[in-house]
Amino acid sequence: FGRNARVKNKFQLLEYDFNAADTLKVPGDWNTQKKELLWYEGTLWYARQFEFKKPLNGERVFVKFGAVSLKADVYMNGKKIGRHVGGFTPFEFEVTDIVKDGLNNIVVRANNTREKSGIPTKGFDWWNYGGIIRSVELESRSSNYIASWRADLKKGGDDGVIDVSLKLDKAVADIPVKFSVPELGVGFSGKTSGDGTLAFTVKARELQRWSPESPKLYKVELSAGEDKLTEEIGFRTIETRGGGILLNGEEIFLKGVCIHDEAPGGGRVTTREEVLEDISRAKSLGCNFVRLAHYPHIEMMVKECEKAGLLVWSEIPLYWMIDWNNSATYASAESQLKEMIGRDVRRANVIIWSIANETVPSKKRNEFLKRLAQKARSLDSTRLISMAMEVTYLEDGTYTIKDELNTEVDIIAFNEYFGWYVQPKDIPNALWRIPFDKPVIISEFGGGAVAGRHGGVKDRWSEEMQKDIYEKNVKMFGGIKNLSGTCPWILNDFRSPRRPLAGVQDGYNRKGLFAPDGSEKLAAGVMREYYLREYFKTKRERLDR
Ligand code: GCB
Repeated sequence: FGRNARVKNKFQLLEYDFNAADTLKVPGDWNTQKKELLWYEGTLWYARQFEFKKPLNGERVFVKFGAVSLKADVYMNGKKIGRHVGGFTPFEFEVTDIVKDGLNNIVVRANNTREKSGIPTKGFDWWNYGGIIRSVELESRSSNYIASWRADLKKGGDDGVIDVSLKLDKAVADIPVKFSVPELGVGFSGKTSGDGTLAFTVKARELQRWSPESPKLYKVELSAGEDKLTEEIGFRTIETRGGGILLNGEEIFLKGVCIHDEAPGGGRVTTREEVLEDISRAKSLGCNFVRLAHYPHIEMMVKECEKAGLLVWSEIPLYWMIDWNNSATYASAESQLKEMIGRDVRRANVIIWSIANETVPSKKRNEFLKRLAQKARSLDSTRLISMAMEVTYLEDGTYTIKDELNTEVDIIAFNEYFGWYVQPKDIPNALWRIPFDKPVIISEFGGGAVAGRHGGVKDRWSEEMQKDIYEKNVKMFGGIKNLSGTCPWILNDFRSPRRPLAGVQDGYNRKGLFAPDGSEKLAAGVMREYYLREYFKTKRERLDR
């Protein structure tokens, strides 16, 4: 902290005394740990000493960060080891030749200054938490380790064919590879080719597919040379056909809810307890799907959702105004996309990569997002691509989606705030004409209410008004062709500096179905009833009702 820095005289450099400095918990944002840092935006230096014993068998050592918001410069034992831009995705640096036996030190400069050219940029509706928000780990690995791998159930047919591929860090041929799923009696042995990769298929006859009703995970073992790993993996397929989303070949309706990565009352999520609380709230609504808005959430959230049977929409913070002409901005979008996909590529529950939220179409924006969508598809062709688009009101009195990106996405998703920001005369009977033969998801709708505030349906901020908005929207949904999922905004009230209204917002966006203390608002009951209705299981049943 600045107050511990000593200024010898006005023209001398600041000399920072880490030993006298205040401390912060890692992982954790700084904003909720010290009162004076609640609004802080800028640089903060972290230092930590640690004892280490170097591996004797030639293993390499890496320092891994879950996420540092929004930028990090990392130093070890007096040397700079790297820089990372992007506040929500993991990164790592090799420190084999820098870390030593005995006492070491690591220094991190975290900076959460919002920038016009950043992803996200300057304006967004959530708290700009700064710091080392996720875990930091030292990891030792064999000298040629498995740098990336995946195992996906092949689409089409019901024959349990699993595609497996891996890439070693160094391009070395003839490294022996073994893969097995003991519970399925499936195994494979082979050797890497000259570029250090191997791709093969195995066939699992009795495979139980992962689904929300039965989130089955198998222990998978993989080794390549010295490197051995095991992981719990689920197998499922996800695809679209016409206006429907097919999970394991069967049409599914995504009963979703949007969630921010925020602990109750504020601060980034760091504990399993916080993760499980959100999951249990989502499950209590009858959800089988969550939209993890507006940036990649803590990895534990995705993994626990996988165990709990919740499908996931994951997105990068490409939000509102973006510096579309800036090549560094594009590079940051692409690297965040890569890191997001890289981290969760083996998670069966992740079915949608979303590349943007509410961005206004223009020539430059369209080019930028087309390129990004194509990049996403080239990085992962097994999942669906989407983005939250904007709604257009046509002169003939109908609502539609007009966005050139419709050709690039698998799912047309849009945010509509009927009854809150937008006031159609008759919401339940609003007419929608979306001219694409693709599934449609409502990625946001809703309105604000202060928990415990009661009144009539016209009293803004009352639970009754929020409930009325939900009732009217839910009635309207039946008339939207190809509707394959809904995501109310949002599970919990969350902190946002854009929400200052005293006595009402007090720094919180109040569109939550739950208040920070966990109490449920009336609108939650509307959503639960909508999701739990027996006849609502498939689209066919919905159309027949
Ligand atoms: C939106 C944004 C979301 C906001 C929400 C609101 O359209 O996507 O991030 O928080 O509206 O409450 O205005």
